[in-house]
Parts: sequence; C-alpha cells; structure tokens
Amino acid sequence: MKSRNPFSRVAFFIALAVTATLFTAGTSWQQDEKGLKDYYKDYFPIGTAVSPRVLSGPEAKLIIQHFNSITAENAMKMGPIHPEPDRYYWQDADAIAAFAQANGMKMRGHTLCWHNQTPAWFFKDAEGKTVSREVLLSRLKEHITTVVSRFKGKIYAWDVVNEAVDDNESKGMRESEFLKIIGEDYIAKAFEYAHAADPSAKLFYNDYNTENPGKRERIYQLVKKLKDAGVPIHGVGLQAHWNISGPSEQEIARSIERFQSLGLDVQITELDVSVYPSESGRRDKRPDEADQFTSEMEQKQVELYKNAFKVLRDHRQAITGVTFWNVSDKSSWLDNFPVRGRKNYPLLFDQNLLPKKAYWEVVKF
Ligand code: HAH
Repeated sequence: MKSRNPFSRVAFFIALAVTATLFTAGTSWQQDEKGLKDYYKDYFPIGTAVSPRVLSGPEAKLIIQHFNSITAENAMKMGPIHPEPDRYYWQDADAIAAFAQANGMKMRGHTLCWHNQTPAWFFKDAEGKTVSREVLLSRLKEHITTVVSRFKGKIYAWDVVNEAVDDNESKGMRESEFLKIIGEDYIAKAFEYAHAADPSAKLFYNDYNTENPGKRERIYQLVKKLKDAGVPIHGVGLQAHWNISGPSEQEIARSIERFQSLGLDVQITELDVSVYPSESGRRDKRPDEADQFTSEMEQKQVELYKNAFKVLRDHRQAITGVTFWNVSDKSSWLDNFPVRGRKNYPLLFDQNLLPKKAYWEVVKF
C-alpha cells in the first residue's frame, strides 16, 4: 500500500496558497500601477496643474502614474515670470517644462494675458503714470514673444487670453487695464503675437462659468468674432471650476457643443469640484464654520465627477484635453479661495494622495 505523507499534503496546500496570494497581489499591483491617463488613453490626455514643489515631493510619483499632461499653476503667469521690466524669472517654469520632457508629458502654457497676477509695472511708466496704448501693446508683444519663444516645441497649447469676459450680464468685456488702455483689440493682438512666436502652438481663449448660459453666449460671441476676423485662435478652454451642486450634465454638454460648433478644439483646462457652494467675494473662515469632508459632500462629489466624465467621454470628438487644477486634496488653491483658512477637498486624490471614491467612479466605464 502506498504510504501517504501528510506533511507533503500540507506543503502542497501552503504552496498553493502562497501562489494564489502572489497572483492576486500581482494583479492588484498591476491595477494600482494603472493611472487616469491609461484609463483615458482612447479619449483625451489627462493633465494636472503643478507648482515646482510637487515635482520633487511624494506627489511626483502620483503625477507620473496618473497624468500625461502638465500645466504650471502659477509659474508662467505674467507676475511670477516677468516681475520687473527687464527681468524674467525662468527657474520655476523651466523646472516644470523639464519635468514634462523627462517624463514624456505634454505641456500646456498658462497664461499669456490675464487681468490678475499681472505685475503693476506693466501698466505704468517710470513716473508712475499710466502708459499709452502703444507702449502697452509693445510690452505685451515683447512679453508674449519672449515667453512663447522660450518654450517653443515644449508647449503644445497656450492659454493666450484668460477671463476677458465679465460675469455681469450688463458689462460684456471685463474692464481690465488691458481693455481700458488698449481697447478690445488687445485680445486679437495677443493671439497674433503668440502665433508669430510659435506658429505650431494651439492657441486658446480660456474662461470660467462657461456653463452659465449668459456668460457662455458672451464668450461664444467674442470667440466667433475673433475666428471670423481670421485671428489665429484654435480652441476654447472651459476652466470647469465646479462644485458639488453643479453644473448639470446638460449644462456641461451644451457648453462643449456650443464651442465645438465653431470648429474649435475644446479643452477642460482647470477642473476641480469644490465641496462648498460658490461665493463671489473673498472672506475669512468663520470660527464656527466646519470644514470637514462629510460623507454627504463625498457622495455628491462622487456623483458630479461620475456624471461629468460620462459627458466628457461622450464628447471625445470635441475634447482634446482634460486638466485638473492641482494634484490632490493635500493642497489646492481652493484651500484658501475664496474663503481664507478653509480647507477644501476638490480633487480625485485625498490628503494622503490615495484615490478617493470619486476616482474609482471616474475610471469605471
Ligand atoms: C482661475 N481663475 C485661473 O485661471 C487660474 O490661473 C488660477 O490659478 C485659479 C483659477 C478662476 C477664478 C478666479 O480667479 C476668480 C474668480 C472666479 C474664478
């Protein structure tokens, strides 16, 4: 009679268990390595806005895993990059561009002409008097030419003009220094300067609240006028600073389709979903005001992200990029805006850089 060795049976089952565990661990490891950009590879590039700080911290790995496009959150804005008339500060912008190159990522440029974060010197002469139209146009041209030329071949798309349309129905164009000193054609000029400096860059007009029907229409009319006049404009950036109460799927779809109808590229350029209702003015956090991420906020945010990405996927013919405004809830511009000292939780990765529930809904399709 064949003797059975109970020890070898035990050993066999242990070996089986170990193999099964390794196999499962292997698959989940592979799943964890897959990033947003991989789930969306047949749809559009997925980007994130960064500061130089996150490129060397623990966020760097997360960025490389999930994103195949990058935007400088602040480093290329007029103020940071051109702090004085004859001085450009390139260090931060260069570091971000080098990171994009080293990791084979696309890069968007943000932004060449904006009423905010513009250095005060831009509009003043040596005596502190407001400059003339001619002087401001020549400064704008010099600025745009210098910045665009430096990143030629490294940046494939530029937000040329940011937020030129007012929120107020009765106003039309935003009364910025550019509008007051130059007149409405500062917009066309900015696009022409950028195009001359890099004829292969895709040039965008970028704005927020594009789901508001009135503002959407005013932006549409502006962009249509530029296009009809032969101005080199190639796309419209919908910032998409949304919140857990909206916009609806229909409103998002309508915005995309409206701009697509002009034959322009559409990108989502600054996506985040605040867990608070939108507020216009700045203020301090009230001492009694809670700023915890509640399960109700979480649920609503999951729904908004899930529905919004369904609309984006359905419009992949029109959409050439989706960029988040920051990397994770560990730190985002909404932590202090518009309410100073209030924590927000607007992104797909939590404060420990782990995927949130909303993340898993965005990649489930
Ligand atoms: C955006 N503005 C800007 O385009 C971006 O450059 C900045 O880093 C953050 C948000 C959104 C905005 C605003 O600045 C003021 C009021 C409403 C919305």
